[in-house]
Amino acid sequence: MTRIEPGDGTAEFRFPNIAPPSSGDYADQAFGHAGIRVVQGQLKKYPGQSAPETLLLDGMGQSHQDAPRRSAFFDHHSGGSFLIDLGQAISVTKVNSYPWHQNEAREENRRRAAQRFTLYGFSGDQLPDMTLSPRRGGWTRIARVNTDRFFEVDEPLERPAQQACSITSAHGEIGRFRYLLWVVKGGTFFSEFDVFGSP
Ligand SMILES: [Ca+2]
Repeated sequence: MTRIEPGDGTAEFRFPNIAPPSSGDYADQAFGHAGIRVVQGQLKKYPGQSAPETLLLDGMGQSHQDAPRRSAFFDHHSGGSFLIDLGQAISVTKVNSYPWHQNEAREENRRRAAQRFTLYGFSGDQLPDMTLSPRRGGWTRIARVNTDRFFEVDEPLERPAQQACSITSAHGEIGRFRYLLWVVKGGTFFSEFDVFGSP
């Protein structure tokens, strides 16, 4: 089940039901269980500005609405993929993601708040051949997310600038996975990925 909600547009990241970015999830850097890296595409790096992908596990959202230094984002045209290694196969119960973007001068420019990604999981210890498509590599497709479609965004101002996506299962466990793969389209300003579960 995928729940998508708009936030209150503050650094508190308040949503109707979904919790704010967490430092208590299994993948958070606070515990040292998990690592994250880019396995396809490249994160955008303006001169003097970049946010490494490790920021996605630091337990915090962005401090303000247009914060590229506090966001991990791919080039809008190329997209890319994030890989989380949980260190061992665990029972994954919830996967949350949090983008925030609204240009300071142009209120309608919030295109980097939209989330378009497919999430995959893999339970084995040996990572599949990453040159293969996820399907051929044996990945399990968990969810497909397109928040613009969900919010029925026809005009830019209809897109919530701050969003949360929360993926869960009606059965409690999404599955047992060691690796999670986000195949991202577009240049979303992601601030945090939270992965909840237990060994
Ligand atoms: Ca976290």
